[in-house]
Amino acid sequence: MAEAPLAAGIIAGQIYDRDASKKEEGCSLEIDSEEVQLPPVRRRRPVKRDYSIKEEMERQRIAEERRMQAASIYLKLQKARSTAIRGTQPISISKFEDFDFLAKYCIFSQEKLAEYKRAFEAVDSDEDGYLDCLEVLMALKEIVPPGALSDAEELYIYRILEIVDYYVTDGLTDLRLFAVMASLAQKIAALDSFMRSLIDHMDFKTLELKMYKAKQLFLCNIDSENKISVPQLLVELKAGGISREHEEAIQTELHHIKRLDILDFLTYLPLFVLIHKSVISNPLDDSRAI
Ligand SMILES: [Ca+2]
Repeated sequence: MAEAPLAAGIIAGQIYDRDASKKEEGCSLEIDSEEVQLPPVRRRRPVKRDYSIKEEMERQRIAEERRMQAASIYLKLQKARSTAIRGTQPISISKFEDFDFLAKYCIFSQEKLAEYKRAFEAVDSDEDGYLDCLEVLMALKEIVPPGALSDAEELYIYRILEIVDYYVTDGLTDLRLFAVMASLAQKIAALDSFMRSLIDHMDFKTLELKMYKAKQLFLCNIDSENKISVPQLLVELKAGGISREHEEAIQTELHHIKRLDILDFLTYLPLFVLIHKSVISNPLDDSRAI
């Protein structure tokens, strides 16, 4: 699976920034310890202190901003959760293996898993291998830089997983479930503006109605490696009566992906839902366009 270049760029950028800030920290510590040993160099001290205080204040400001953003998303999720109709009791601990659909179809490379593990462990302060909902939201901010996703796009990540009955608000989340969300976050951050506008305006009521069909569309078309090729997807969608314009739109959007795994499929689901909606609403119109 070709990794999206934009996500890679963002991540690379983030690593760069982190390294740079580490270097600065290291640098200021060295100078401080020198100052302890050599007290006469007094006139430089206030300058250095101001600098590190400013840095520390900036770090605290960013951390506080992230906490506020996470709390705001958390409230929105809880609101959506309280209005959702569910037959089962809330789950206290969510383990990847308990979600057959994800466990069977989500496969991560060792590199990606190591990257997600670092973000996970940075937030798992009690080191029990689980994160609560707010911690998940905070850890995700280690994966994609602040501002890389709109609130609607971030909410999409959590809400799309309701397709497999996983609710991030319900309790504790393990590393592999976090990896699912982290991977979706990176894929969405790498989408073009058209796909992102679809996600930003996704109506979850419509999506809920299509969840079953979406699951079937995936399951009925996967190959032996549990992926769907773009030509196979087009065959299936054409059988449903999509127009030439829609076919071209899909080819354009998916030109960099040869085969979609489950996470690609969930990332592009709003496109398939849009096309399906359009086919239903204009069944006789040959000139329909996205
Ligand atoms: Ca924990």
